[in-house]
Amino acid sequence: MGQSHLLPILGLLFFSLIPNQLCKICEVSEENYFRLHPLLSTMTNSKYTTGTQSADVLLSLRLVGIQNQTLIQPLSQQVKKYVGRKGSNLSSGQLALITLALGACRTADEIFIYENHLLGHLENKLQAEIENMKAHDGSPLTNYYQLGLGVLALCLFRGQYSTSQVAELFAPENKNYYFHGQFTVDTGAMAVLALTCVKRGLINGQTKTDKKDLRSIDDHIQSLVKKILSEKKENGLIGNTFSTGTAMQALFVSSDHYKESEWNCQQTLDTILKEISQGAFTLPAAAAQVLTTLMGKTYLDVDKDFSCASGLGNFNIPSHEPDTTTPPNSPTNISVHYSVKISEIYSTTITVPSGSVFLDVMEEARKKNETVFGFTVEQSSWGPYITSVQGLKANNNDRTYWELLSNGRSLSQGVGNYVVHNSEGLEVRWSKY
Ligand code: B12
Ligand SMILES: *[C@@H]1O[C@H](CO)[C@@H](O)[C@H](O)[C@H]1NC(C)=O
Ligand SMILES: *[C@@H]1O[C@H](CO)[C@@H](O)[C@H](O)[C@H]1NC(C)=O
Ligand SMILES: *[C@@H]1O[C@H](CO)[C@@H](O)[C@H](O)[C@H]1NC(C)=O
Ligand SMILES: *[C@@H]1O[C@H](CO)[C@@H](O)[C@H](O)[C@H]1NC(C)=O
Repeated sequence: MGQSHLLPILGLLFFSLIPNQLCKICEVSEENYFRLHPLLSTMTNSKYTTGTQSADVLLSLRLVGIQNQTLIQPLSQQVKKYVGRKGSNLSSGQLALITLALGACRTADEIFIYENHLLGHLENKLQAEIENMKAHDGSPLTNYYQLGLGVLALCLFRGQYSTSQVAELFAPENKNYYFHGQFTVDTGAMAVLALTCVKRGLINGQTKTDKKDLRSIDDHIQSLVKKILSEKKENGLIGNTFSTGTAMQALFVSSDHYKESEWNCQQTLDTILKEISQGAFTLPAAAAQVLTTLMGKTYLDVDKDFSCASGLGNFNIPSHEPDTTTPPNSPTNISVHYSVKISEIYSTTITVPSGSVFLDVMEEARKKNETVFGFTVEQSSWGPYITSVQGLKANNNDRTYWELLSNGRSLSQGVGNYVVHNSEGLEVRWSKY
């Protein structure tokens, strides 16, 4: 290509460079930092049942500028030990998240990434996801949220990936953005973050620029941002309480793709702060994701050292919050209906102490009849995840899973967190997403 051909392209790129690097961010003001106490308390007082949970918390603490080594060091050790223990059994998204957490803020932990060839492993994991999609009607080994995390980590730490493959994978009509035909905000938002990183790499000339890829990536971002904004609720939440943090990050980095009138960031922020005060973020993973956002940070800041120097700094972290959930002396019992639905429905009535969670009900039912109500769980960063009931196992290739419902409505919390109510109709249903 001659100079005369290149010039208009360069001009165009330069022109689009300016708005692209700007972020429209709304964040918690300093006088409101105390409203973040419940989040920090959840994050720092939990026992970290899984390595991914530690990675979630580590990443967040680093991004918001907390450098207290008493907190950081044990988390970093747990994450590294987890890599040693799970080795090649880590999923693509877990490996990506661990890479982001260890690589954030350019600390000595970054060496661990290179010494253990985490980026090479991640490249292979992503290829395995794509191979699985070819063999199983477009279904990845895990899910598109993890593919997004994977591309994001490779992009931020200069691993190898093909931009045209990324452009093809993340087309907004791909079925993996949808569960039960419904656009999933978490997945879309993670894709916007990944695609924005790739786009910036193309524009800044870190990656070889192909005009066609750049245009299609930009179109995908545009269309995904539109879908995310269309999931905005009247109170400002985007999707639900737990997807709003990631959605806000996606909107922070893509402000050239929507008009100011299309999103009232302050309203969303205020609603989230209200939800915090009502105790919505009791899971470390949930608290970590939203804290990053509320401090005006995004996962795209991972490779920027300035990010870690500002923010909460040596903010006084609350040690133990007084326990607000003191159980009453004589717990009253409540009774709920519980059913397992495959094609037939198996029902029973269960009595549990008030304040019990969904998992307690399932355990009581199992005591009654192991054959019908037997189940298995796996620990994950969001708590216990139901993997099988009656021996029937969820399978990503078939997009099958055990869905949790109350009075016919799908729940937005897991079995470990959802507190059941008297005479409620609980159900675990064999479903296809
Ligand atoms: C993909 C996904 C699913 C897939 C998982 C299978 C697959 N193909 O990978 C499907 C569609 C089956 C699913 C199911 C459910 N999900 Co889901 N899911 C996600 C999503 C988008 C990404 C998870 C992920 O891969 N994370 C990254 C990796 C690195 O972390 P990981 O811990 O290793 O990931 C595993 C767990 O997250 C687990 N998982 C997925 N969902 C849930 C939900 C709960 C409660 C638990 C304990 C574990 C779990 O599956 C992942 C892969 O193995 C997240 C969004 C998010 N922000 O994380 C929502 C999310 C975690 N899910 C959520 C919910 C509510 C559910 C359901 C309870 C919905 C329901 N009514 O049935 C069920 C789980 C029921 C059960 N069997 O226990 C909520 C949890 C909120 C909360 N406070 O607990 C989230 C945050 C979405 C949201 N914004 O509401 N989910
Ligand atoms: C660091 O965190 C620990 C544990 O929360 C706390 O006891 C200590 O005072 C903190 N140190 C500083 C310098 O803030
Ligand atoms: C990985 O998982 C397989 C099957 O679950 C198991 O046999 C193997 O020991 C695991 N490898 C590591 C390093 O944990
Ligand atoms: C609640 O149920 C348990 C177990 O069935 C029983 O031991 C207890 O006495 C009950 N408590 C009340 C207040 O009914
Ligand atoms: C469990 O339920 C099945 C199906 O209803 C029934 O055949 C079986 O006898 C029950 N087992 C026990 C221990 O009650």
